[in-house]
Amino acid sequence: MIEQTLVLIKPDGLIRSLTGNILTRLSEAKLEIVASKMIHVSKELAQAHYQEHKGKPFYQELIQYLQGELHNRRKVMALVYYGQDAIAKVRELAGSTNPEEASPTSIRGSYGRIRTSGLFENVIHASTSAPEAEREIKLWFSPEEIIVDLYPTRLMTLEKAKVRQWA
Ligand code: FUP
Repeated sequence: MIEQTLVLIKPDGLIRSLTGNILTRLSEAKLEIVASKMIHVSKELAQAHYQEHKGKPFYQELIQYLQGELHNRRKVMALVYYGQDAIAKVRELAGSTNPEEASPTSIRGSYGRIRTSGLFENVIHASTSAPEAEREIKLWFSPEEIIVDLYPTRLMTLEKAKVRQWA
């Protein structure tokens, strides 16, 4: 099935200069990158992304982690991969959530670690299912930022909207 999936290179991946290695690993899936950007992660975005974990013991630290507060690197690289069985292929290359249980050849198995607090510092995020991918892609990207039509859109006329342009 042709699918799309969200990948985030988390702040630990960025600060440890793993971006190139991670993208090279992901290129093994022979998928197409149809969107990519660097983004400062607000608390609201981090909380929305990890809403299913609200209330869990590691939740607060997880939000700080995605915001870059644990690594003093307040940004994330977000990408959308598109193609045949994209969700499973990227999850396979990413490896298990727990870096110690992840295959040693996977991205998380190679580069992930467990903090002394117990939080899994696992370098990347990858969507787990088609509904999750849709929710996450819509959270991180607007339709104009993606070069293929993934989901239905609507055209709206915004009055008095302020947009920043090159001076
Ligand atoms: P995944 O889909 O593989 O990212 O895994 P989850 O959605 O279950 O977890 C999201 C993030 O929470 C992980 F990337 C790391 C963190 N986590 C922990 O630190 N400890 C846990 O026991 C579970 C998740």
